[in-house]
Amino acid sequence: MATTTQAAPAAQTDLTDGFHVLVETLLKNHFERMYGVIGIPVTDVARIAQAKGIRYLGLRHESDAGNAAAAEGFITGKPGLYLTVSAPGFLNGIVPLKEATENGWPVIMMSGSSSRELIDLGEGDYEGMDQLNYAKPFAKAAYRVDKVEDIPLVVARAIRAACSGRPGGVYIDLPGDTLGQTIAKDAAEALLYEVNDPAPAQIPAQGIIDQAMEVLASAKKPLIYLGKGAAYAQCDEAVKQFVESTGAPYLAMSMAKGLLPDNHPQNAASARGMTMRNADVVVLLGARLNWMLNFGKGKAWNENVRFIQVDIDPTEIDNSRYIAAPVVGDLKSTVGMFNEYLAKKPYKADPAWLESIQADSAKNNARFGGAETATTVPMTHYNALGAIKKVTDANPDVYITNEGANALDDCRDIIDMYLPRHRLDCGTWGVMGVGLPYAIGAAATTGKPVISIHGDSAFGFDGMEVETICRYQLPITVVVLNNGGVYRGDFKNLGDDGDPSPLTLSALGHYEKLMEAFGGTGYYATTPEEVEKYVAAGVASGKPTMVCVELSIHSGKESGHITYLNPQPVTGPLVGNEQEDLAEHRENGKLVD
Ligand code: ADP
Ligand code: TZD
Repeated sequence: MATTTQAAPAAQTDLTDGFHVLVETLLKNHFERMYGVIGIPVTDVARIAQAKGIRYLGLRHESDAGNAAAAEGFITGKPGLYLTVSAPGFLNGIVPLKEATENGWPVIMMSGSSSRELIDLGEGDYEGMDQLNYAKPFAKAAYRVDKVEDIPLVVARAIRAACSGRPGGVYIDLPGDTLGQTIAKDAAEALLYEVNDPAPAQIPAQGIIDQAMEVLASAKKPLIYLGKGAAYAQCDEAVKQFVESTGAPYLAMSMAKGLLPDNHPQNAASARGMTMRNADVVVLLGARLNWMLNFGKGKAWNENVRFIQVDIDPTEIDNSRYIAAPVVGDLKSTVGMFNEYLAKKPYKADPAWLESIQADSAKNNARFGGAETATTVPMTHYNALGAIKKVTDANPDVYITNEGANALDDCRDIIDMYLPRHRLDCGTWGVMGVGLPYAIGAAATTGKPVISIHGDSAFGFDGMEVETICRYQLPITVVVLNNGGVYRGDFKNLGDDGDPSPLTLSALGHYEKLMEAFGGTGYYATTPEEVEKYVAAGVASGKPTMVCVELSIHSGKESGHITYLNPQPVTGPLVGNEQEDLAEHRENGKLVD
């Protein structure tokens, strides 16, 4: 009998795959959370991430997952991370990617996608789409990774692109076959690395610092404008020192509120118009001269105003007007250099300028303050928010997320903030659908209580996330200010088909029942006392809570504070009868009972 010699079995190589390499890369770079909606081909990215200690938060819509991640990016200065499935999930995730880029917040979107050869030949794959190319115009940067070996590199590139310079949204295309590729475990481990200095300091030249401080020294009526870039830069003490050493009044954009506490004596918020119209030198710290600041020109500003602009992005300078002192650099370095300069050559604003602003503020507060403390019902935005203010004043470390039109503007004006990066709202784009996801991102990132304040229309964009809040038992108190419509609830149908007007929603709807449906606590408030009591109870409980607040259907202005941007037809305002009384309000409400 012939004998055969059998070869000894080759030593088994320990293999890993793209899923694991991706998760190990994320861990190496200290990602603690991932938000998302799972499905083919990324379900196992989420499962493996969770198994390895990255907290996975599953939301109900990709847009919400992206916004939750963006909130984390703004609060921490590190990119938030979210995961979507191919084509439809990808497209849902693109809106928050663009929003984050508009806001200048770092976020990384990872989306599963089809095999490249199927897409490139248009073979009609399941949820097949040329995602990389669709993502490009909406992202600060976009990459596809085709080889498992390149996964650590693509994550590194994404981190750098997301948080260096002006932060923004970065897209990573993850074809299913890359995730499924295998590689020897030890070879994969050797590829992992942590990104070194992803957001490098950008130090301006001393010459432009001197020039800027010379312009400031010539100011008779200086103003410091703090934008969300200054909040994002996390140089709170340096900003405070700069503002206080100059004695200049300051104004804070909505998401810079709390950088200095809103009750600071130099805060000119209550005399904003007068301060802007008179200031002769304005120092912009991380605030763009876009629509929110009337592009730095026109009647809102002194016609001889000169701007000192600090921004990390050189293309922001002279964006809408001439800038006398363009200081391109990161805020932390720049404000530090301003402070060093002023330590040697101090500048102090004429106290009479601040005193005139304080006098104007006192006059305005006396005029409007009453509306916030009024006990009248049905409530307006003012007294409902005045009641919430009592709770936020007693809990200064609470995070506020906020969306709507009047619900946004009035909340920003009425509710004082005491800590930096604690207010997140509709942002540069004025977009609805961010309130609950930002609340989820803030609560998951910090563990701190959040009050999420919505108009009833705004709530409709992200309301299903109430289930997410209950599922993860997040310390969020949701407030819906229900005036029965977009802007207000008394608009009429101008035709005769009997339908509600295009702006009408359900007055007297019981939104709080949504929270009860998933095990949270719901309250319905009809008086300011009830609003205060229920919101306070929600915050104290640290549990999912919702307060539905019944407002008058007449409360609110069309388009809120930006009515002026809304072209009006020649027929004039199309609002209903101002004289409608509570009885009719309740009558309307019966329609939704
Ligand atoms: P706001 O809406 O509060 O006015 P913007 O979003 O318009 O603020 O402006 C923020 C600006 O801050 C952006 O132009 C951005 O480039 C800039 N910025 C962001 N981070 C930094 C930083 N670390 N240093 C300097 N500028 C920054
Ligand atoms: N869709 C998206 C995504 N963003 C938007 N900004 C809008 C639509 C238009 N829009 C606004 O600009 S505010 C607003 C919409 C629909 C809602 C305002 O009504 P509200 O708040 O009930 O949320 P108030 O307090 O009644 O004004």
